[in-house]
Amino acid sequence: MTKLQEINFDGIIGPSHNYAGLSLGNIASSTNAGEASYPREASLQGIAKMRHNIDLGLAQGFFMPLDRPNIGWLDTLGTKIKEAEPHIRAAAYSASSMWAANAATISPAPDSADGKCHMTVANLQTMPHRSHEWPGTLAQLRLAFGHQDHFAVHGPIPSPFGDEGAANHMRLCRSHGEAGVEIFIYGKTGGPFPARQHVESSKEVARKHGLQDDRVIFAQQSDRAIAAGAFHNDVVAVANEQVLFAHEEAFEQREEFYAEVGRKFPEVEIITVPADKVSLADAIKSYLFNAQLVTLPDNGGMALILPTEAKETKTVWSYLQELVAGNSAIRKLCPVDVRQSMANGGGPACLRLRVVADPTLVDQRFMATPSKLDAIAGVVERYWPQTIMPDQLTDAGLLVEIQKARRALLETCALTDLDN
Ligand code: SUG
Repeated sequence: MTKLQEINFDGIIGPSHNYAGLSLGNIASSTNAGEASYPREASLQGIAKMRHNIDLGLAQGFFMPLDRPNIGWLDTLGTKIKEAEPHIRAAAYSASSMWAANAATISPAPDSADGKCHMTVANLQTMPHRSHEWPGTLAQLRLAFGHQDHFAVHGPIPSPFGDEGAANHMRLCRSHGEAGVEIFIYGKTGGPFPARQHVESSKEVARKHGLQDDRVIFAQQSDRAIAAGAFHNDVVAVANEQVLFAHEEAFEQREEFYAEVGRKFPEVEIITVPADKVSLADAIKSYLFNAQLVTLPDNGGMALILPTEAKETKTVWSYLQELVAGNSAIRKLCPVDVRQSMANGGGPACLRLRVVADPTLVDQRFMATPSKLDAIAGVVERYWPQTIMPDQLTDAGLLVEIQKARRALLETCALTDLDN
């Protein structure tokens, strides 16, 4: 008998973390382009978030940073790190795999026809710097979830359909281990910014995962939200068990969508944040919805693991105070400092991939414990660069330092086979 549980796998923030302004439509990425980054501090912030969640009693795992700069990818483009055009060089260096919510889409075992947990690695094809993540991510998923009686790991959706993984996917269920209704949110092209999730991809993922039609919903993200900087659905909505927590302007046809949710999952508790209390701009600036909405053990209700920016945004914090004082399922607010990631548009929820599975079936090297996190933090403190300016990416010394740092981490976690 397997014991299903939600496990959050965080992407460890890699040693090449920098601000290159690579993501059109992601306001933080554009605003901070060219700033100095602090990879060591960034990574320690991510580790502190994992520690915090373990302390709450939640199951925690992690993924290794990918090998950057991606020399093989530059090779396929017929160039080398020194000669590459600056934006291509920056794309090769990007530490963007830290945002594990974009690693894959996950359908837990109770939802699928064959009773396996299905995962499809995201192709991330819209943004050049993210388009070369999937082979490294796929290798990691195949290793972590290699138990083929329980997991089915699928390759990427083929071009030209964009797929950005779990950031555009929500699941409603009575409890994580029971069958749920899966919601796929897609965008339509035509606005000022790219719509990264295409409906064709969402449908293909649902088919490959063996989901039943009456337990799947496809809904369009509002054009307005994308134009305001919500480049993924998880910037304006989040779900956990029976709760859907969303901004009033998150979805294109809100009433129709809510009606379908109510039909397919009558137990749903929808919490809509009205635009006259929290504007779309404040929601996006504060990353209110990029919180991890989690169920606390021992009937502790639900908690929102929020970025500290949510506390600093007046409208957002007063809304949240009201929310937890009321009688919704959300009882606790936990601000965490992930500012280095936030400055590239990645909040607490972006940094993690939720997998409902029996933790004992996962390759234990990917499961976090306090002492393992201490060891990882030790490697980060010793090897991660303290700071990187984007114009330093031509520096051969930095390249060697970054490669050495990642290698030290793989060795500490006994995961050197990832590079074989
Ligand atoms: O894809 N930022 C990421 C942020 C991803 C956030 N993930 C979720 N919402 N789930 C992106 O836009 C910026 C990189 C740079 O500009 O250097 C970046 O890739």
